Amino acid sequence: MATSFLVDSPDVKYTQEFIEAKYTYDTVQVCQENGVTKVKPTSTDLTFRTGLRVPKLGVMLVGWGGNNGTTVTAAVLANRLGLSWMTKRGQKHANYYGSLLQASTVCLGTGPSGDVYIPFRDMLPMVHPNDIVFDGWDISSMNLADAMRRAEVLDWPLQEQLRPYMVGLKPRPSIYIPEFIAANQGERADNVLTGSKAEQMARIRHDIQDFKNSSGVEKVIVLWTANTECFCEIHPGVNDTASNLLQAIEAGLEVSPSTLFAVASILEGCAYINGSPQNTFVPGVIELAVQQGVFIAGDDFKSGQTKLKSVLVDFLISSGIKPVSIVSYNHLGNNDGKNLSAPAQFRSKEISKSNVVDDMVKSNPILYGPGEHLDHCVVIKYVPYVGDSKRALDEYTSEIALGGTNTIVIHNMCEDSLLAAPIILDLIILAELCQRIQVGIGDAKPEPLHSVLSLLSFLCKAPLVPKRAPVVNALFRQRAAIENLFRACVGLPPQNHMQLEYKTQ
Ligand code: NAI
Ligand code: DG6
Repeated sequence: MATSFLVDSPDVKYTQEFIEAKYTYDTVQVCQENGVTKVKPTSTDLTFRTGLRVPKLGVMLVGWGGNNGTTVTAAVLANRLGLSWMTKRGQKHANYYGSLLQASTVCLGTGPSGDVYIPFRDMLPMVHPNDIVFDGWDISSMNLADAMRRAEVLDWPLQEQLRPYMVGLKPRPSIYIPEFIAANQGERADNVLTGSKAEQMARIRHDIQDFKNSSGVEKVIVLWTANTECFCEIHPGVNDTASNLLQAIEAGLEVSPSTLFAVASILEGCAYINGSPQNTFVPGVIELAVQQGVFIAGDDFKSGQTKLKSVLVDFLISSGIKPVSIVSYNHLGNNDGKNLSAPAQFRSKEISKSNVVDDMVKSNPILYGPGEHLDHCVVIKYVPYVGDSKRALDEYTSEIALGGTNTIVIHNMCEDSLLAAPIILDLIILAELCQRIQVGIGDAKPEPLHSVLSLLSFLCKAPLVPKRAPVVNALFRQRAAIENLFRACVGLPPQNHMQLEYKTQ
């Protein structure tokens, strides 16, 4: 059986190729008429069709030799090989903790002995991370075994077991334009392409084709986990439309490496995910993705401090408490921290980390007047000694009843790349699954989802959404969006948590 459960409903049909579900999408429209707020419940009949065949998936990482790139590759190998290793705290076993899909559950419904939970990954047929084949690029030529050692993330006995499997993995040469990342990265750039921008982009397209042909994977997804770049300006005539961007690349005008990767990937029909904060997705890229019907998603993995912030501020504001100041310090000593010690790259991260509370503030006009913002300060310092074990110190100050003040202080210590690796896997697996989901209004032919995959917001600090779509940062709203869309795909109503069966006589 292709699915882990069967839905017993006249609205749900299973074939060899897909599950088709008739679904009623209930929303509420609000408008103002002659000073009166009118609220209209609206129902739309939809058909969801989800392909059941899970492809052999290849993933190409830009920045494969970095801390995240080596850690995610090692994590998949360690799980695939079922590795265990000794530490001073006893034996550890490979797992996928930190992955929404692999290590969290959803409530399917209620059974004779209460709620029935299943792994999130069993809601629909999905790629298993153990089956993903990796390849990628890096401006550093180091093989993945040595790069894993350079990263100083994994316990040594685990590295020793993984080394034979990683030493033969070598990143492909990449596009390096020094101005986009910190000058302190120059010393590791010994694996770089030459030629015009158009030639380098053609080489990336050729690499994608080569990987597909040589590895036998059926589908490729490209994910940027390379250094944070500076923001680039949006120039009319250069990167504002798809055709201007393609011409700008031909003419050798200013286009960032990450944008060149995004364009190459889109032209190869491969979904492209941006794990860093910079504005890779200039308007020209977004238009190109829509024209080509290719998925893009980003920006910036939401792993630690920001993830907690998107829960904590939601909790405060939705409880009627008014956060007025958030001060977030970070210090870390990995190569990401070194790159972020340069002002322009720090600025990209500062923007991404700072906008995360805006939607929650806007949602509560009782606490915040028009245009009112809270003080939000983000500091990042490079302290080499702490390596990948990032320290995040946060102070949240809120106004409470009758002039009172509530101050919450958080000190979080965590290996950054061990948080990011499972998020990378979730992003990839969700993006692949979304390529198999189609939706139609009524009996109209189901169509693919919008090219800008806002469904992946849960995993991103600065979610990219389609034009005019609201940005949602609150973590559990983001999670509910994924869960409820999956439920819709199998003809189940959204999880509403009303539990009326226990609340009525
Ligand atoms: P890292 O510095 O260890 O790895 C980045 C890799 O990219 C390096 O090996 C570098 O040589 C390579 N690189 C730089 N420019 C390149 C290019 N043009 N083409 C190919 N390779 C290139 O950094 P880490 O820790 O792996 O993080 C990667 C990115 O993910 C950073 O932008 C970071 O800000 C972002 N990120 C990391 C999170 C985490 O929790 N680890 C969370 C959110 C975002
Ligand atoms: C310092 O904050 C370095 C950054 O790269 C972060 O570690 C990374 O973006 C994770 O950020 P957060 O806010 O999700 O913990």
